[in-house]
Amino acid sequence: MSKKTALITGVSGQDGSYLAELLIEEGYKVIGLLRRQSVAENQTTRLLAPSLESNLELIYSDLLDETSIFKIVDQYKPDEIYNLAAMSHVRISFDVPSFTIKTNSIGVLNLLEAIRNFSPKSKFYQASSSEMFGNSVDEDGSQRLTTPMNPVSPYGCSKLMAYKLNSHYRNAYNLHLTSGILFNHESPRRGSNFITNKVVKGAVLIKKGVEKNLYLGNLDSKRDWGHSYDYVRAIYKIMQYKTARDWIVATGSTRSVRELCDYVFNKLEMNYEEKVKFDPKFLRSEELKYLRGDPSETKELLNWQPVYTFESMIDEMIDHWYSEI
Ligand code: G4F
Repeated sequence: MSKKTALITGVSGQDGSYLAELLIEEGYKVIGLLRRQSVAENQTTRLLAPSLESNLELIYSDLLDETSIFKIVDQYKPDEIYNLAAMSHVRISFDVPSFTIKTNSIGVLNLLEAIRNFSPKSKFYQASSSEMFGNSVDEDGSQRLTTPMNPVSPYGCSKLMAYKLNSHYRNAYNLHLTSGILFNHESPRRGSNFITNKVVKGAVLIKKGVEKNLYLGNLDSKRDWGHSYDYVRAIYKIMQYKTARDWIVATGSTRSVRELCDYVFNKLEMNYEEKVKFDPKFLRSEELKYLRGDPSETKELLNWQPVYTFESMIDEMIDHWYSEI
């Protein structure tokens, strides 16, 4: 039997790299889409697993270049298409709102149109985000598929538009279009301007005497943090599920940025209160204060169980930066 083909947009990112490794383990041929960067070496720093060498084909593209997207989808007619590409930084989306909306909403429209016109049998996964909920929370303190969505950032608005387009195209054209609402997910491969890796890297730099302090914004917001390794396994199961639908991927527990700092600095035998300083430039114009997803249905129907805890994930990130710096 010939190998199944999967197309991953955003393959060079945290989730894209873990997913490429998983799909190759599962016997797929993987096509990865890359955006051109001026420092070519930076494009593939997360794609170093030996298994990727012969099974991953990299192609330059961009979600906003519909000619290239249409051509690639038409040429490969992939069995599965995973859209993980995005302008993914919430605070930066306030600086580049137009680019964020174009990439994260119109870019998804381009993919949906490519599938509808050139490869209607392809299954599709859209990376949706808990940022779409904004500050809506159910009475029991969780967010789920039925929780109202009132985003509080250009990023959240862009993801909500894509989420709605995806379900609209699913119903209107009878396509296999899935979506995972993923809560925050981290790993040593996380960009170091997201809070977990920023705190871990910053604390290790202080421990090693390279820096004196770490500058952060709001310490009181709360997030539901899981591991990208576990979350790409949920994404794969979402794609294999018999029907196309939306899913919540979360751990079900929440912690504040302050608790994150406390855990990391304690591990390194320091007191975060002495080292963490406030810098208003890391605040957002409107803040999403609290996230805690309800993963119960996803765990049951997909038989999905994360292997990492918050502590084992952060410990892995600390070990990574300790050996790196
Ligand atoms: O790590 P963050 O930047 O992640 P955020 O904004 O929650 O977004 C992430 O999760 C979303 C899922 O809900 C994804 F869709 C999105 O792509 C991204 O992966 O910030 C987490 C929290 C925020 O409340 C922020 O205000 O940390 C707070 N924070 C405080 N000081 C900071 C800082 N965040 C960053 N990045 N840098 C700071 O200095």
